[in-house]
Amino acid sequence: MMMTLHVQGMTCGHCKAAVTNALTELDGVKHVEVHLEEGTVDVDFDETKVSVEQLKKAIEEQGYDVK
Ligand code: 9UX
Repeated sequence: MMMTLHVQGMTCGHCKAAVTNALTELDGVKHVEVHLEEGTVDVDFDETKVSVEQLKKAIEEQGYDVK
């Protein structure tokens, strides 16, 4: 399924890479698209393999707040 998460604090390309990599590493995550201008992260994932809570946790571990 596709989901858009609102993430606070991502401002540069390194933020984008950190969030993208952290999510892509999770089993079940198929595609990640970070939009810095909007402060959003689109995630395409298999909900039978990974939960939204796990996605949020992975982003928070990189130092960003998820709304
Ligand atoms: Mo760029 Mo993001 O210097 O926390 S890595 S702003």
